[in-house]
Amino acid sequence: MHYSLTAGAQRALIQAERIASGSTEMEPTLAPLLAALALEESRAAEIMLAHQIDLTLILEEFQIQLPGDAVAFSIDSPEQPLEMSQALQQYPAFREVLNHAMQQASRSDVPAEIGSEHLLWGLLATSAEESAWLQRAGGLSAEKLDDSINVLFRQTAEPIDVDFALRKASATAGDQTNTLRTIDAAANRLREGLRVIEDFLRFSLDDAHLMSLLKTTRHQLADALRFIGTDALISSRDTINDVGTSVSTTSEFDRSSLEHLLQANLKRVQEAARTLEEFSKLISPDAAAIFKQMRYASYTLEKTILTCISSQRRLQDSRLYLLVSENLCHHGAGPAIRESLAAGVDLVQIREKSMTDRQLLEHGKRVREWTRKAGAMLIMNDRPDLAIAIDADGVHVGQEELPVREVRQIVGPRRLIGVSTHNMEQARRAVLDGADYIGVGPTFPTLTKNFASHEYAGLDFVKQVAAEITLPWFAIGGIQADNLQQVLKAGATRVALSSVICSHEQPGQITRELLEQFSS
Ligand code: 3NM
Repeated sequence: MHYSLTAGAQRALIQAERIASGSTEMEPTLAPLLAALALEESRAAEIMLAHQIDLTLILEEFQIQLPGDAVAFSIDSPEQPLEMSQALQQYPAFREVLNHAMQQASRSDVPAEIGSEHLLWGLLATSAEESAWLQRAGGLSAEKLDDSINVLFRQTAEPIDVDFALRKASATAGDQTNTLRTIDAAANRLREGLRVIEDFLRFSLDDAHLMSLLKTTRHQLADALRFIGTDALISSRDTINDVGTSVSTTSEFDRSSLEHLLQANLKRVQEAARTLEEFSKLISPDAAAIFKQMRYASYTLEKTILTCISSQRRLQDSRLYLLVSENLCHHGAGPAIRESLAAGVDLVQIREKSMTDRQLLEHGKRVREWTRKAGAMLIMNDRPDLAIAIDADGVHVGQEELPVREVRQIVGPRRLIGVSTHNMEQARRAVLDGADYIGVGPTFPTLTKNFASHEYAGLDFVKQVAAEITLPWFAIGGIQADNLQQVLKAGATRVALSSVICSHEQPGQITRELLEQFSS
């Protein structure tokens, strides 16, 4: 993958070279880079400031003299993105920092951009002296920095590169007041939109995980408005003369369903965030950067909530999900599948690890026919290409297989994507990645799939997911007729199982016995 540096990161490197060259006695350390990161209006500076570390403190601690005055020292944004390979050649003194920065950036799903915050991370990873000082002076450790870098949704937060040039435009007092009024009105719209979404999440979806994300968004709004100045916003408020308050369009009253209402409010939040982002560029690039993140976060939230609703609908009545492997079946996969379908299995997964592609294709087509006749869904394990070839309803992937985003590109929006998860972090991640359902396990020891003994997530994991996540999920792993009650008591409403049905002499009979337990 090609990496390039954001304008902010490039400016920091240029500044760092200038600072280092201006000070002849200085040992070749990384302190000039630290000072340069604080000097620039960058994400790194913002993070350091949040830890009470500013430029003056750095200059004092590391005995750095800035050459020239601060104004002469400011530089314009470079016009071209700087490729990582060029940066490594151009700034050999920061080679190690750059390499660490690249590693950190590669952990994000936002492709290929290295920002000032990644440089700061690289600096922390490279230099023991500066890193120990950052920890002492402001409690800024690698872990804390990690958290700040991934403030909200790692996969959608765009690299922040606000157009700083706009800040230089001189504004009249009238312009300033109008800008503040616009920001104030948009902030209120955003707040109101968030409130409606929050109420929906609380009362309709009852999803603790998504609620916590929304809370983060509300805190971000407060942070951003602090950069603008809350007092200034209130004093610019002029509701009586605001023509917007008396204009209402018919669409505002056209809320045919809860979902429509939700979507309208998500759009409202996105539009308000865009207005906030644009207008705050005139007042505070820091605020603009946060609004931009909020806008992207709200796209993720929208996708996640809507996926959750549609998935709940599609999997509404599903209780039993059967994973079939030929080699587990007593009388072969065919009878196990047909008999259990007749007894009421809702989903069948083809999970074959040793068939050739040709065999899988033929087998898949047969299972497709049986499941279709029974009105059940068919899921293909691991293989999005074969899922399409046999027209399966979806595909299931584990933690080591293709990520949801790539699978989605192959199978399109309609087919279900399931993800195996073994802890809360993976479960939350899968929800945000856009999975349609998740597997939650292993609930009990199982011989069907290899797990180390410490990997048994157990009933506690089932309980945690039940408390937090409303995307449909299936408890899985070692579930049998004699422990199913424990799983249901832990909060599961759907289970996935393999050997208990496949290896049974009478797959239909055991399926009926298991299903009966759901209603007892
Ligand atoms: N995945 P049985 S447990 C395929 O925890 C699989 O993700 C698991 O088979 C997970 O019902 C498992 O025979 C095995 O234990 C399920």
